[in-house]
Order: sequence, then C-alpha cells, then structure tokens
Amino acid sequence: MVIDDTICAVSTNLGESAINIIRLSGNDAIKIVSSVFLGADLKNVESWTINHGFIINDLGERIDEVLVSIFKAPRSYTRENVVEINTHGGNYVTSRILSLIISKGARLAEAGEFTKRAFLNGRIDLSEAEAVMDVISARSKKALEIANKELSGNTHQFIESLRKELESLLLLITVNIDYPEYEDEVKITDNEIVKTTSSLIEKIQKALEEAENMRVYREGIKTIILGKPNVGKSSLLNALIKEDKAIVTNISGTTRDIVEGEVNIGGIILHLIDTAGIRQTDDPIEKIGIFKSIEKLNEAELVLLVLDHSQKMSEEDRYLLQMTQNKKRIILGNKTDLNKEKIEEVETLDVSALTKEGLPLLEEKIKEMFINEEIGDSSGAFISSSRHISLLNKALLSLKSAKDAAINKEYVDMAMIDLKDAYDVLGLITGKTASDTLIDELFAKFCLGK
Ligand SMILES: Nc1nc2c(ncn2[C@@H]2O[C@H](COP(=O)(O)OP(=O)(O)OP(=O)(O)O)[C@@H](O)[C@H]2O)c(=O)[nH]1
Ligand SMILES: [Mg+2]
Repeated sequence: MVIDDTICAVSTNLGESAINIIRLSGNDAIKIVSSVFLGADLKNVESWTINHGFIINDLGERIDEVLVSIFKAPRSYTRENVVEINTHGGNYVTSRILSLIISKGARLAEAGEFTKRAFLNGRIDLSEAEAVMDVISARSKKALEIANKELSGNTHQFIESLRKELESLLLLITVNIDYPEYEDEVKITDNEIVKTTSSLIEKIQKALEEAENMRVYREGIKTIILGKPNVGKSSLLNALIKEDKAIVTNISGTTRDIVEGEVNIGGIILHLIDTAGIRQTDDPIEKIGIFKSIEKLNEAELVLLVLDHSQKMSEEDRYLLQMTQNKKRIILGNKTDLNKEKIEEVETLDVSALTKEGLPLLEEKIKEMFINEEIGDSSGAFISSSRHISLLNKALLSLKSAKDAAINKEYVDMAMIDLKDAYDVLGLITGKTASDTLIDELFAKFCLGK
C-alpha cells in the first residue's frame, strides 16, 4: 500500500494551556508548513531541528508565534516527513492554524493514524503500536513498566522467536513430506513435531502464567460494591477512594445511579462501582438503579458484597450471597465499630467504612486474590492485554493438537494444519498476519493525534 497523503491533527488536549502541538506526517508535511511559515526556509533546514518563526495566512498576517520541529523521513515517528508545530495553547488559535494547514492540502488524521503509519511503514509491530496506547493510559508504576517493556520490543521478540521455531519445523515437514515412502523420515518428522511443540507449549504456558499478573496490573480490576440498602456501600466507596464522591445518608435507597471511583492499591487500579442497594421495591427509579446494579455485576471481575455486621442476616443478604456465589468475591461485614451480630453462615472480612478499620486488610486480600507474587517475568514475553492472552491461548490449543497428532502417528498433514494455525495466530499479535479490518479496529481505539 502506498501512503501518499499528508495527515494533520492536534496532538495535545484541546483547551486553554501553555502550548498545543499540531502534528503533520506525510510526503508534503514540510512543504505545507513552509507555505504558511515566516522564518527559516523549512524545506532546507536540517532534520531534527527546532525553528522559531510565525504562522501567517495568505495575506501575510501573523496568526501565531511558533516553534516548528522538523523530522525528515525516515528518521521520524512514522518514517515519513513529520512536522510538529508548537503553538500557543488556545483553542481558537490552534483551530485557525489547523484549518490553514488543511487548506494547504493536509487531511485531518483519524484516531491513531500516526502510529498506524509507523506500523504500516514497518517501524514498529502491532504489539509495539498497542504499547504506545498502554503508555498513555498507564495509571500505575507497574502498568507503565510493562507498557515500556512491550514498547521496546520484548513481546515482539518473544512472539517472533516462537514463529521462527515454527517456521523451521514447517520447513522440515515440507521437505520430509516429499519422501513418505521412507518410514524413517516419518518417524523423524513425528519426533521433531513432538519435541518442538513441547518446547513451544512450555514457553507459551510460562508466558500465560505471567500474563495474568500483568493483565491485572495493566487493566486493573473491575470491582462492584454490592449489598442490600443502607449497609454502607457508598461509605465504603468513599473510604476507599478517600473522597466524598457518593452521597451517604441513613435513608435506605439513597444510591440510585451507579457511582464510579478509582483507587490504586499496592500498584493495582481498582475500578470501583457503587450500586443501588438491592431489595424489592415499587419505586420505579430505584428499580432502574437495581437493574443497573445487576447488569454491572455481570461485567465485574470482583464483587465486594457488603453485609451490615450490626444487624442479623436477612433474606436479602442470603439472596445476594447466592446470586454472587460463582463470582470472585469478598464478603465484608461492615460497621464493625457498632455492635457485632453473629454472622454464622459465611465468613466475613470485617471492616468499618466509618473508622476505616479493616480496610488495609481488604486491600491486601484483593492483591492476594489477583496477583501471584511468586510469578515473575522471566519469560520476557510481557504479554498483558486480553487480546494477546486470548491469541496465545488459541496458539496453545493448536500446538497441543499438533503434538497429539504426532504422538498418535496421524497423517502429518493434520499436524501441519495445526502448526500453520498456531503460526498465523501468533502473527496476529505482531500484526504479521493481521487483516486490514483488525488493524483498523485496533487503531480506532487510539487518541486523536497519536
Ligand atoms: N457506624 C457505622 N455507620 C456506617 C458505616 N458505614 C456506613 N454507615 C452509615 O450507614 C448509613 C448508610 O450508609 P450508605 O453508605 O449510604 O449505605 P449504602 O449501602 O450506600 O445505602 P444505599 O445507597 O441506600 O443502598 C449511613 O448513615 C452511614 O453513615 C460504618 O462502618 N459504621
Ligand atoms: Mg449508597
């Protein structure tokens, strides 16, 4: 595919700020900017320079005083000519410059299109492109560390080394397949398949084992706070996020809509959702809230089921206990600062949203449930996204099936189909075998100007 147009976008967040950056990429990037620039002759300046001057309109009127960075192809973010204009950070001035640039022949970029070009032009692979977004969206030290490892090519190298091994094996089978009459060759082929698939399976299993920790660090944990009315769900949310975000009253049915908050516990981001207390009600608004709570429960990875420790268990509590029994959950006995009633049916982790007692224990328990401290990162794969994890799982299945075929001495063609599948599925991680649709879908999730 030949990319011959020039794209532009505001790469900073629009709003009043010290500076905005307008970025262009494409064959004509330098030519376009130089046609609206008063200062050095940008077409003849060195690459990797910053040039002071003014953006002027067709009448020669100054629109803004700017700094223009020039990156000549191929040593640029996209491998194309890239220009970055540092403008003053006002909405109006930035939009005017952007319009001017568009009038000179650039086109507004789509979300992620700069990074997409870096990928299409072969500077980075798909996993590295995805890591760019991970760096941007990282909200904890660990998430940033993982994103940086992926961005510097660790995942790419891991996947490509697996693919190379598969490639050699496929080549060997293809050569041997030409001599089916030699039983020895068949035996050697089967042995090779078993040996190579076993080693690949082991490597992938190790990477997947590590990936679960990484995924949690990268994506955080979707956590729902659930319980009957008035047990202290909103108080718990507020206590955890250390902010008075949700309304708390002693009236049952206070929370109607869902309230969200985020907290970093020992390096893991909890995406918390406080919900309407669940009970039988005729109130139409409360009913909608309860419906939403149940909907959110389905998406949640962790349920904090709140019971009121100052009261006896009720039917509603039992109903909720049953409803959440197949989810990863922590049953909290809240309000331990008050009279403790016996909760015999289930084991609770006792807390007080009011005095904060027990909250450090809760945080520890969550970390324990989701992070296996004994697992490190020795595979070097840095697989952390759900997309990569599911593809690796697919590859694993195909490899196991190829191994079984060889062990059972089935026709080698059977194993070959599976090996080829594994090879292609791994290629979806790095983008080697990705379709245009998949690539478009992935980049559409990016920010504008990146
Ligand atoms: N003593 C004590 N009171 C608490 C504690 N947690 C919450 N409360 C009180 O319990 C009442 C209900 O608290 P909320 O946080 O609004 O309860 P909720 O579960 O969100 O209630 P709904 O939104 O109505 O479902 C309020 O009066 C809180 O101050 C606690 O740990 N100890
Ligand atoms: Mg509430």
